[in-house]
This record gives sequence, structure tokens and C-alpha cells, in this order.
Amino acid sequence: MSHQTPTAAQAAGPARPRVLSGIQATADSFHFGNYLGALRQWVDLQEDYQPFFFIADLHALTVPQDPKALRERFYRCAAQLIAMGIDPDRSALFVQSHVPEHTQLTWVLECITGFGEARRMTQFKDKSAKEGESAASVGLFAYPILQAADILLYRPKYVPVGEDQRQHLELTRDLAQRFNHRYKKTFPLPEPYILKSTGRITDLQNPTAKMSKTNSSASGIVEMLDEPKVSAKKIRSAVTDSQAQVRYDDEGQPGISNLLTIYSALTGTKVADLEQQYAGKGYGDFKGDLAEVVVDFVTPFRDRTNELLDDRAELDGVLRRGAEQAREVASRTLAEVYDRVGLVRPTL
Ligand code: AQP
Repeated sequence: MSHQTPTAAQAAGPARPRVLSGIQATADSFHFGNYLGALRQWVDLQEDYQPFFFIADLHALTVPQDPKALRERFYRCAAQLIAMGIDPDRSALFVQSHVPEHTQLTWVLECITGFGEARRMTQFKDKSAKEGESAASVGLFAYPILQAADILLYRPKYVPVGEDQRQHLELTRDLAQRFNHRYKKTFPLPEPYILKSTGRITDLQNPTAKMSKTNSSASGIVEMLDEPKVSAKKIRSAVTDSQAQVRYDDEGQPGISNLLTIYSALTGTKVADLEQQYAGKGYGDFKGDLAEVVVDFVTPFRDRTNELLDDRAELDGVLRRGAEQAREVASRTLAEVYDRVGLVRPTL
């Protein structure tokens, strides 16, 4: 890896609008939902925007974590992001807890968030429903407000995420507007960057549900770091529909439609062209070919990730430089916010 750390002026410069997004350090591997729904767009957006991407380790704490596993996942996240094309020379790649301004701004935003407003967040409802609301942590409840702080600190134009994050983005915009109205215009309103085609990748075994690390069964989720032949098998045994036609119909044939989306996203072939290519052929041919596409895609990704994981000091260095760039921007925003709400800073 070569390093040309951007100068402070480049990192903070107004030349290009910013993009920002994060991913939780809660799994040993990213899955196809994460990658196709959000992460691939991170890579593309590096070209034209000033990118800030982070590993959301504080968000990970909203549900119980084994400290040793969390530490390992932190490195796995960093290695996977670089392996998929996040270039630390172009993007500030950092860790949420390395930039204390995230939690500092959270408190200010929590104080302008209505309790009922936070309660309406469907992710909290879904996640807390499992164990019962009284077993859920306050951290899980407040998670979307930390997320709003993550975003607003950097005043990004776009936030590339999957469809499941739309409601949290709306809350972020509401809080930004409220702050601007109550104090002084401070935050431009960030826009969600959600692709219609891949914004919701679904479970291979239950194709009306989101592919998800917590809710999908092992056979319903394609893990990017799995043995390629395991992923191929999962694709070949994915649930398909009764019409025996390779045709996109989100409602009538959700299983094959999800596979068409994955095939199209990985190869760049339009869904209509794939439908034509497989006209008159069975699901077996289609799934067999897609299994090969998946193997070709994950094999180099996995090899590169493992190579990067062999040099933890290098990863530490990348993340340290990323945090320095992030803090330059975040500390300026936080200072403005503190000033606007009337907090007096200590004199030197
Ligand atoms: N199935 C999905 N389709 C499209 N986008 C998805 N994302 C997640 N699942 C899908 C997007 O991935 C980014 C990172 O999400 P995260 O930090 O919430 O990661 P995760 O916790 O690993 O995602 P899961 O599997 O969705 O977790 P649980 O099961 O805990 O809810 C986000 O941009 C997200 O939209």
C-alpha cells in the first residue's frame, strides 16, 4: 500500500462535496446485502466526492459483544473495506470511537430529540421485540441519534446506505432542520444515496425478508469471506419460485428476482439481458452460472482481505491517518455547535 496522506487543506477542502457512511463491526464477514446495498457505492463515490467512511464500533456495543471477537472484527472490517476498493489515499477511513466528537455531538442532538420520535424507529422496534423491550439497552434506543451525529459532523451531501437505513436518514434530516431552526443554520441536509436496484438484497431462503446478519439463517446469507464453494452451494440451493421462468417480478417471483439482482450487480449485465439469455432455460442453469459468478467475485476479495489481515500495524496506520483527517472536520463542526447552543469553551 502506498500512502500520500492528503494535506489538512485537501482533507477539509471545499472543492468536492462530501460523502459519508459507516458499517458496524458486528460480524466476521460482510454479507452480500452490505456489499451490494451500500459498500459498492462507497467505492464508486470516491471518484467524485470527498469521502469519509468509518467502522461503527460504538454502534456495535448497542447489543452484547464479546470483547475479543469485537477487536478481531474491527480489523476484519478495515481489511475488507480496503480489499473491496476503499483507497485510504483518497478516503478518510477511520474508526468511530477514534473521533470523540461523534459521542459529543450525540448528546447535543439527544437533547433536541423527542422521546416519541426516537421510539418510532422501526429498527429499534424490530430489534427490541426479540428479547422484549425491557431487555433492550438505552444505547440501542439512542442508536439513530448517534448515527445522526456520525453524519452531521461531516456535513455530507450524500450518505450511501441500504433501504433499511432510510428512516434513520429522515430522522437525521429532521434533527438537522430542528437545530438550524432553533439556533442558526449549521447543517446542510444530507441526502440518502440508495440504489433502487440493490437497496434491499433479500434472504436466499426467505426472499421477502432482508438478508441480515441477525435474522437470516446460515443458508440465507452470502458471507463475503466464506469459503467460495460454500457460497456457491448457497446460491445453488436458494429458494426460487414456482413459475420456472427466469423473469424479474419482485412481487410474484421474489426469489428469482433477488438472484437476478445479484447476478446483474456482480456482472454489470442488465436484468433484461439476463432474462433474454436464460429464456427457455431452467432455474438450475441460471443458479449454476450465478454460483460461478459468485465464486469468481469472492475468491480474489477473500484472498486480498486475508493478505491485509496479516499486517495489523499497516491497518492501524491507515485508521490512525483516517481519524486525523476526520477529526479536523469533526472538531470544527462540534466547536460551532457548542458555540451555537451556548456552551462556553475553557479558556487556554
Ligand atoms: N439486505 C440488505 N440489502 C441492502 N443493504 C443492506 N445493508 C444491510 N443489509 C442490507 C446495508 O449495509 C450497510 C451496513 O449496515 P450495518 O452497519 O447495519 O451492517 P450490518 O449490521 O452488518 O447489517 P445487517 O445485516 O442489516 O444487520 P442487522 O441484522 O443487525 O440489521 C448499511 O448501509 C445497510 O443499509
